[in-house]
Amino acid sequence: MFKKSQSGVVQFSIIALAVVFVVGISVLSATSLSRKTITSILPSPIPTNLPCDSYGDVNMDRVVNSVDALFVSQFATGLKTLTPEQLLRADVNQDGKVTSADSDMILSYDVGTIKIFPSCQKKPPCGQYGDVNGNGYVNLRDFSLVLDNTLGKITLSDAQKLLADVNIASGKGIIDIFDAISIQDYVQGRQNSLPVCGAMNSPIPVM
Ligand SMILES: [Ca+2]
Ligand SMILES: [Ca+2]
Ligand SMILES: [Ca+2]
Repeated sequence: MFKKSQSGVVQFSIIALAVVFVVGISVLSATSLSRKTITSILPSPIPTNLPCDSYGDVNMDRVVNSVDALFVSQFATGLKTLTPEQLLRADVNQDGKVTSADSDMILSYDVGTIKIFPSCQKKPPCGQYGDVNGNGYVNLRDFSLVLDNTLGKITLSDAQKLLADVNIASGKGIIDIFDAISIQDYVQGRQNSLPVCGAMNSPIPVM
């Protein structure tokens, strides 16, 4: 009796285990199926690692990764040409040159060793002066805008001119090469502020 009963319990347990196993497999495959279905319905992932001014995204596909680093290292070794916009994006360390140092930094950003580029770290030293494109940072993108305005390639808006007028030695309201140089000096650390900040009593209001 005892033996029979024990064998009955054992048999029941095996059946129960088998049922749990089969149900488990069905749930798992249902889950993976629904996951597959959801993945195929959703659009391709939206890139989220674009820093300010698209720095580092040299191939301009809206994501910063090893392909960008490759573009930069190929440029640095003379294997590739880059457009002015790409060169601007490539100089992530803001030394005014595009070299393997930028390529290394882009790779570090891609793998997460660094979270931010030097190009996206400097805030305006007073008011919003120097942040000509109004993204909250002063970098060589802003310098480039002032330079291009000085060279007649672009025309800054009145609001941008107000933010670009950082060196008033040539006269207030005049945007010239000295403004561009002052922004460059601030970005590259040769000056720790902009001339206008020492010449004013209160920062200009936020626009
Ligand atoms: Ca890219
Ligand atoms: Ca550089
Ligand atoms: Ca800016």
